[in-house]
Amino acid sequence: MSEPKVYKNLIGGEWVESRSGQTYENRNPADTRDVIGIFQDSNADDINDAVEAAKEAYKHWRLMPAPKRGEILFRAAQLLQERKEQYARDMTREMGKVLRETRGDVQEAIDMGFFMAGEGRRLFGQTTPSEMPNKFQMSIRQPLGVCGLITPWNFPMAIPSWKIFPALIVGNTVVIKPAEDTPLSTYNLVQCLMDAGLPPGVVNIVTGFGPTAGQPLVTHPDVPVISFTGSTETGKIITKLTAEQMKHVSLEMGGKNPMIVMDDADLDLVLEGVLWGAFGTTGQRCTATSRLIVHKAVVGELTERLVERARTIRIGNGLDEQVEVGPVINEQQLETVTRYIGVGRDEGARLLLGGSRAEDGDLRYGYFCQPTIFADVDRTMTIAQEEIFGPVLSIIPVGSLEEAIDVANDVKYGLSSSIYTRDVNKAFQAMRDLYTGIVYVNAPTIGAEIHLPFGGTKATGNGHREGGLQVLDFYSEWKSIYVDYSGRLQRAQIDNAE
Ligand code: UN1
Repeated sequence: MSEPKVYKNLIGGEWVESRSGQTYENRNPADTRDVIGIFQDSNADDINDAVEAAKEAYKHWRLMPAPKRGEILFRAAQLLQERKEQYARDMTREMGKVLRETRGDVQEAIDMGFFMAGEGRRLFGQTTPSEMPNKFQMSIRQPLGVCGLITPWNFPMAIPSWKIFPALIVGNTVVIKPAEDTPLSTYNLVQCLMDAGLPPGVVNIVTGFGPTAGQPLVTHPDVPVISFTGSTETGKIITKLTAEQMKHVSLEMGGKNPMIVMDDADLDLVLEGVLWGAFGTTGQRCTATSRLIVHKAVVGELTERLVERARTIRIGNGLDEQVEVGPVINEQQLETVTRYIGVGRDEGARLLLGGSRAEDGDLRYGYFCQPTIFADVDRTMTIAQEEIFGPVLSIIPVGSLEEAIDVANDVKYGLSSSIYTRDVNKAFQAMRDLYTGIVYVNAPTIGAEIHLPFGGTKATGNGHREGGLQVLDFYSEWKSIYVDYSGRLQRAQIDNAE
């Protein structure tokens, strides 16, 4: 095997080594003999340099007309399209999910690029009549400055694109610290922006770990905006770290997403949906279906069919087109998932399928976990309450729609939910009463499109949304402008009320 490539930080348009002098290896979770590359183990000095470069670049970037910024984003999205297959392969190697899904991940970045490129010619504000004569008023969006972005490994290109593209179109500059497990996909995304003509310093990449590289970014006084996707635990730390400086913080965190199946549902459709929702991406989506809340009248039949089908799922290296489910991301995650499976057993849930690591043949070189299904899960059990982030599904029987919705809402998270029913009245009741940021009808809990708001309620988020036009509200501030052309002092609320 050839020597692995060394990737450097991108600061002010230059590729530079970390001032720490340290690097780390990025390995393939499906086969740890495969080294993807050597990446910089960066520290606060690197963050300082990157923020300095981003501040400098901001002076010019914020003044470039937004349609011009949009043209660069548009070209970047076109380059992503051209390079989609290569980038999907890189992503499967570094992250593990199967090619069909990594192609989807790159596609999500392409979609976001085109969407935000178009916003370069909109970024609409309002004009509205004044209560005074000869006075004009409007509101415009203004950028905030340097945005610090911290992104997860499960959507290693899509999620950086959800943050970078809207930040840029409004006129901000960026320092991104990608997840240590998946930096290459961020490099690939940013490479397209650079090849599309992005000026140096507008986007800077600093790789490394949370405490040493993430934290100095979060607390840097010249970074007024922090966007983070990851665990609720880390989100809370970021909230505390940024409170004193009152930064703008967007947090996108955990989920414990329920799929409700009513007794009138099309069970063939449910079966396909739950397999995709629970075991797609090896269950490692914030939106993954982790609770199957099923009406008692159909729970027996559905469970039997589900176990029978899930038993045949092919796990392995995602580069093999026949494989349906790849590995989990790393050893620690494998330990977390198996620990939860143990807790499920101890608390009395009935293990119907899976339950342990898969290590036949070459699988032993990777972090594979068997698709796992628990039946007779009680709503209060740990596996029904906590986010596992792995291929583990809990089946919870219920007696009515009201009970199903009550169980669905009875967790600390509120990202995504779904209901399968052929009864339009039940569907509308669920759409109204499921307290999540996203609701699906007759589809699983995964598969959000980029032009609708993405985010969740309760411990999933802190009120912001990514995607949609709503994301622009996070990366900009409104400025209301009043222009008085009457040539005299006009006092609002006073002169016109007399
Ligand atoms: C995530 O799970 O972190 O809606 C993001 C979906 C994808 C994005 C998921 N488009 O499932």
